[in-house]
Amino acid sequence: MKTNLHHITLLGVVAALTACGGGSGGGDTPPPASSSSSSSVVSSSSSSSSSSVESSSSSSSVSSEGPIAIEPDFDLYATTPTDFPVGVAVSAANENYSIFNHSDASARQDVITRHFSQLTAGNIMKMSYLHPQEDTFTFGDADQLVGFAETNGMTVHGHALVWHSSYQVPGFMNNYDGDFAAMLTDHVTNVVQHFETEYPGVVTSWDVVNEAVDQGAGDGFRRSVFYNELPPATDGDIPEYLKVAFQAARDAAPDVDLYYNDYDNTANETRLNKTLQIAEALNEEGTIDGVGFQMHIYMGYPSLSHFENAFQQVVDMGLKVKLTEIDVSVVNPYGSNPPAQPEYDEQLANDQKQRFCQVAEVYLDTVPAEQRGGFTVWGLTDDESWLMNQFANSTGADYDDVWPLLFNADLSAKPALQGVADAFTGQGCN
Ligand code: 9MR
Repeated sequence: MKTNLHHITLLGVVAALTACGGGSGGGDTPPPASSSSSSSVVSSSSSSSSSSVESSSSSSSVSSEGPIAIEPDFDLYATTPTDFPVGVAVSAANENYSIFNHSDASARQDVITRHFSQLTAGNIMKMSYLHPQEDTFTFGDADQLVGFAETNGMTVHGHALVWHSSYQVPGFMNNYDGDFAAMLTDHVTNVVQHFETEYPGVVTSWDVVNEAVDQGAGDGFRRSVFYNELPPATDGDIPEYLKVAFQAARDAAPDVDLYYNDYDNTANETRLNKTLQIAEALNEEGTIDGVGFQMHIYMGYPSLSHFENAFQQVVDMGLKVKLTEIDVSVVNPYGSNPPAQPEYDEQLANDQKQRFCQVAEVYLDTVPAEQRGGFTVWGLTDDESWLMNQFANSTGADYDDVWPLLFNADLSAKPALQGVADAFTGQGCN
């Protein structure tokens, strides 16, 4: 595996290639309260000493002057004060932006292997991709991705063994005619064991269950097929399927870190408390190692104190905290009046740099080294983010871009990358 001490820089310069295709979309991250880019703290527009902000004309996706880019003199994962994973979600197989098939695949791989030490599959390790029929497992695409990680000294965070999202639940699990708990155990066991056997030590953690909370449901737990088949055994308990899935994963891979992962669980107290209830119940059984906070956030919301409070409560349980799906949209379209498309100028790029820095800083300040599960961004380049489709589908707001990630469409690094490195190296956020 990569470590901070043993790293050889693979690339000095990123290639400027034109990315194409639309964002992926779907998903159901909910609306927090309103905020917009203009609410963030105004900061200097100058870049930090170790990077230079410059313009280029290689992209047409941002301002008329081209993307606001830096030339990092660091490899992001190697800047961490302790050796926790720094991850990125990637597309693979024949998906849009696949790191294997896209027109810029080789340059994309170079940026990824340079700056990150861990991969999450954005989609291709979800349930229906790996286990489409009861007696059929399809590991080919995932094997290509996990093998790529292994070859490049990276680890993989498995995502996700159990997720309600309807079209990703294998058809055979709906209206299942048999012992549902045994079937679920079999699913988890087979998937986890496959990677344990084929790629020992590479898949170091799993989201065992994703998004079990629904504050609109009576007891706060989502009415999925899993809930309906294996509900809480007694009033006030967590649904049985969570216990079954975590136990199966623990038995299949005792050394792999097991996470419960959810969204909107920092500022939203109801959702945070449900997340904590799940973590506490599984912790009593000894089958959970940490809580994943997705962190699909905005420039001014949630506040840093919300993050601190949420992370601290998990730390106090003795569990790990992993930021699993970070993106920072520069607009928050939810609310009565979605903001207009802002111009992504140097001021906004610098505000976003500061925001990314502060998120990384509060993570380091709140979570002790031994409880840091990692820091993962949900996608590599702005143009591949799921958010544009999400916003268009759920609010009708049709933005050209919301610039949520660390790299521009042409694979050049954004000031935001510098912001994360500044936090990791203790330089403060400006
Ligand atoms: O980014 C993913 C997008 O490409 C998919 O269409 C979508 C539905 O499968 O899932 C997105 O990823 C989600 C993740 O798996 C769980 N948390 C929310 C993410 C964004 O929706």
